[in-house]
Formats: sequence, structure tokens, C-alpha cells
Amino acid sequence: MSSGLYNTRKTDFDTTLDLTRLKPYGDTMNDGKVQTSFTLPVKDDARGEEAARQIAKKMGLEEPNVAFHQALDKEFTFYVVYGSCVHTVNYEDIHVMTVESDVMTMEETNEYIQKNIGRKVVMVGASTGTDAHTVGIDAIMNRKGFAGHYGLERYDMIEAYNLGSQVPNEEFIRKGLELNADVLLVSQTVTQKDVHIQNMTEFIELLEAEGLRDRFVVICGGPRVSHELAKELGFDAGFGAGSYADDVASFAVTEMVKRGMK
Ligand code: B12
Repeated sequence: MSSGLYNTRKTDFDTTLDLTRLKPYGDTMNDGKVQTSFTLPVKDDARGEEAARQIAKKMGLEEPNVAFHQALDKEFTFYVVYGSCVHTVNYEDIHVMTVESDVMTMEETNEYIQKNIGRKVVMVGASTGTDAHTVGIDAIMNRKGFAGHYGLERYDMIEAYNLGSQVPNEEFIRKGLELNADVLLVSQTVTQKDVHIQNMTEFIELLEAEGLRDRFVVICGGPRVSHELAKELGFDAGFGAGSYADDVASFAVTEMVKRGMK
């Protein structure tokens, strides 16, 4: 038997890194340690705690430990549970579709536009449909930018128009034509009941019905938007969490040049 307070249990897992059987890492390879949080619609007592533990077990966590619980109300309790995930994934088999363009700085993008397009590029963005979230599209477009990355409004060679939120697709397209846009930027945050998919599908269908799909570079973004989903829905590119104006501007202008848009 091993000595020491923390070493009384034998570690029964192989600590060799095997990317075909990838597991979360806590402090030892393959220990599978994860933390999860959720709310149960029950009161904060020992029975609720046991329910949280059993839920965690059914989620695939071995030896779950309720590290924190707090009543939100008389009948709702919030739990934080730690445990060891029993599941693995084959990392070698994972292939993700990502936007393939070199990311340029703001200055490089301005220079690229001057050299290859020879005029200002017009980009029009909005949070469309019923979506009221503006922070994402603002992060991409606002002059002051986001997390140290200036937004499109600051680019000398980009004329950026941010139409705000809850802009219906028809109105967005009409405004895009009126402003003579080259690039349309759609932001979608709410994904409940796949409302973002319905809305983005309608947007592409409207463009196609009007024969306008190739008139614009169309890009979407949001916390649950992937490039793969965007392509599936008929967009040119999609950007998720942690994307910046630099990424979008670089893709948009190189795409314009690729397509011969002048
Ligand atoms: C702030 C906020 C609000 C504010 C919005 C204020 C505003 N002016 O925007 C208010 C209070 C209005 C609000 C309302 C609602 N909200 Co809200 N809200 C949030 C919150 C807390 C933060 C979102 C945010 O600002 N993120 C910061 C930005 C910078 O990140 P981002 O959006 O991901 O943007 C980045 C990328 O995604 C990308 N990006 C985004 N857009 C675009 C566009 C393009 C073209 C590109 C290239 C990139 C890009 O670039 C950005 C920078 O990296 C989130 C929870 C959370 N912590 O995320 C919930 C959340 C988004 N809201 C949610 C919900 C459900 C709602 C409501 C439906 C609630 C209700 N029942 O009324 C309503 C929506 C009503 C409606 N009609 O839309 C859910 C969405 C769940 C889902 N999957 O659908 C969340 C996740 C909360 C939750 N956990 O339940 N909300």
C-alpha cells in the first residue's frame, strides 16, 4: 500500500497519451477530470445533492463529487459537480472545416485593398431576424473594436455600416443594395429551436430568388456558428467565438479578389 495522505488509492489508468482515446486532463494524463454545472428544479437539500450526483453519473462521470450547491429559489438549486469522464474520442479521426485565408493586420488589409481592388470596400452588417444581440456584430464592426482588435469602421479602405439588431432579411438585403455593399455580414446569437438556421436559410433563399447570391460576399458569425455550418447553409464563410475584424476583413477582401469583384 502506498503511503501519504493523497496516495492511498491505486491509480488504475494508463497515463500514456493515446490520441485515439483522448480524455480530459485534470492533473494526470487520462484521469478524465471535468467540472460541470447545472440547475435542478428541486430544493437545496441532501436529496437534491444525491440527485445531482446521480445525474452526473448518468452523464458518464465516475465518482462524482458535488463541490458546490446553492439554492436559486425555494424550488431550484444550482450544482457544480466534479468527476472523471469515462468517455474518450478519437482525435486522429477529427477533421474540422476552417476558413482558409491568411489573416492580415488592419494596415495590410488596407494596402491589399488599395493594390488589388483600388477603391473602398463596402461592408454592411446586422444581427438579423428576431435576434436582439448586438455585442457580437459590434465587436466586429465598431471603430474601437474588441479585445485589442480594431473593428471594420476603423479601416481606411472599408466603408462599414452597422444596421444594429432585429433587422428583417428583406430589409437587410434592400439596405445592402442601396449602400452598394460588396460584403454582407450576418450575426446570429440565439440558436434555440434552430432559429438561426431557419433565419440564415431564409436569407440565402431570398438572395437566390432575387438572383443576388453572387452579387455579394456573404459571411455569418456568432457563438455557435462554424465555418462548416455556414458553408452548408450557402454562405461563403462563418466565424465563431473568438473571431475578430482582422479575420473577417482578410477573408472578405481575398474572396472578392478571387471572384474578380472590382
Ligand atoms: C448580453 C446578452 C443579452 C442581452 C443583449 C444585449 C445586446 N445589446 O446585445 C439581452 C439582455 C438583450 C439578451 C436577450 C436575450 N438573450 Co441573451 N445573452 C447575452 C449574453 C450574456 C452575452 C452575449 C454577448 O454579448 N457576448 C459577447 C460577444 C462579443 O460574443 P459573441 O456574440 O459570441 O461574438 C463573437 C463571435 O461569436 C463572433 N461574431 C458574432 N457575430 C458575428 C457576426 C459576424 C459577421 C462575424 C464574422 C463574427 C461574429 O465575433 C464576436 C467577437 O469574437 C449571453 C450569454 C453569454 N455569456 O454568452 C446570453 C445568451 C446569448 N442569450 C440568450 C437568450 C436565450 C436570450 C433571450 C432569448 C432571453 C429571453 N428569453 O428573452 C433574449 C433574446 C431576445 C432576442 N429576441 O434575441 C442565450 C442564447 C441561448 C441559445 N443558444 O439560443 C444565451 C447564451 C444565455 C444563456 N446561457 O441562455 N441577451
